[in-house]
Amino acid sequence: MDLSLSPEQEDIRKLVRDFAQREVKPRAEAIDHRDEFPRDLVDKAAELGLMGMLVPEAYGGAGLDHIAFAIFIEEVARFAASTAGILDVHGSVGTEPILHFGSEEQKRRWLPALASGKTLAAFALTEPEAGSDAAHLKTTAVRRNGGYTLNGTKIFITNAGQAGLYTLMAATRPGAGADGITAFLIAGDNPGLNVGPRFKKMGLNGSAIAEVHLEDCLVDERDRLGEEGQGFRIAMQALDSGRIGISAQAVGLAQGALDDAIAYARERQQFGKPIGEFQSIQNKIADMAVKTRAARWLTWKAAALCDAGQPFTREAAMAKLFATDAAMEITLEALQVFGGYGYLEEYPMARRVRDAKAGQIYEGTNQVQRLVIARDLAPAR
Ligand code: COS
Repeated sequence: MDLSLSPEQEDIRKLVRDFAQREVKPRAEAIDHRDEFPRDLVDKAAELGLMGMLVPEAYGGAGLDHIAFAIFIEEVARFAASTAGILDVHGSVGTEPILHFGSEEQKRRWLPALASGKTLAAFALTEPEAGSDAAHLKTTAVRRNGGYTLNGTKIFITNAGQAGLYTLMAATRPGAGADGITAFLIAGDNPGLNVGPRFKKMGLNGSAIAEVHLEDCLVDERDRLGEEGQGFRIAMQALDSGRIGISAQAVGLAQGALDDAIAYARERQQFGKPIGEFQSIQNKIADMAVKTRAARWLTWKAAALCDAGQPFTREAAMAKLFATDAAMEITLEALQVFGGYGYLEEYPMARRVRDAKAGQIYEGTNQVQRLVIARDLAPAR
């Protein structure tokens, strides 16, 4: 299998690496410390045409593939995982369901605005009582003349309050499990959709994550995405691709931690020589490098299958599981290389550890990824 990048993917890497170095790196610490939503970085990404990477050119996007998207998310996450998360949710689970399941009218209405970055997207599946068991939603969508009335609460919604579009799942047949769920496209200014205060989190500062309340939220028939009862499968398919983005975010966290650890090991002197000349540090760096590369290749493999139109549910789960576990381990190890300095907030090591933890939890916990992998390998009869 050829793991080299195409000339187009190389060009994208150059572009996004430059964007991340020039724009994201200098802002990363302030975004974290002030828990500040990086609207300026979203706008700059939009200027470079990066908000619609996966959207076809006919709808105003760049028409690029999932490997290019993974490279984009990785490069941003090397410096600021929270900004990478915002861009990932927008471009992946926020936008892709319309690409795959939207009517022509829905595509024309939403995709150009999403691709230009004028509208930011969010994905609303999880509820206070329906996390891993995503088929048992309590939010209801009751039919009324010309549309639906939605009531319920969504939780842990990335880009909540910033998004102009929520791709949201609700039960049209409560109690019917996966078959009773329907997807809707809800505008951020719908008066029946209200966003709670941003959660104060352990990490991913800057990323707006909050509850979304639906109170007699009126949604037109034309804003239903796909058919009634198709919503769970739409959400699962979106998450398959979304997990490639989360893997890429984890690869970026790991690569950033590794880069800093190598630079520090070269420069920090103890016992009369750079600490990088001690085998205990060399072992750490070698292990970190191997795991980072393995995580990237798993991510690209899942992305390549997705781009080839082949099944990739298992590969995306494998990539997400491995990459996010690796990022947790690698960010901790890199912090250890920095010793006492790693523990200080003025260095990026502590932030990376705090940010890495989220990857093992969101877009399906790593326990759910194992379940997805095992079921795919040995389906129940
Ligand atoms: N793509 C398309 N369809 C899928 C699918 C996928 N990846 N995964 C499942 N489906 C389909 C199944 O084929 C099944 O349809 P059929 O009955 O027609 O075959 C239907 O959806 C129900 O699937 P399943 O029985 O596997 O559903 P479960 O309730 O057992 O749930 C898990 C499966 C646990 C994998 C799912 O609920 C899940 O991913 N949970 C985590 C949710 C998550 O990631 N949340 C984070 C949200 S972002 S903050």
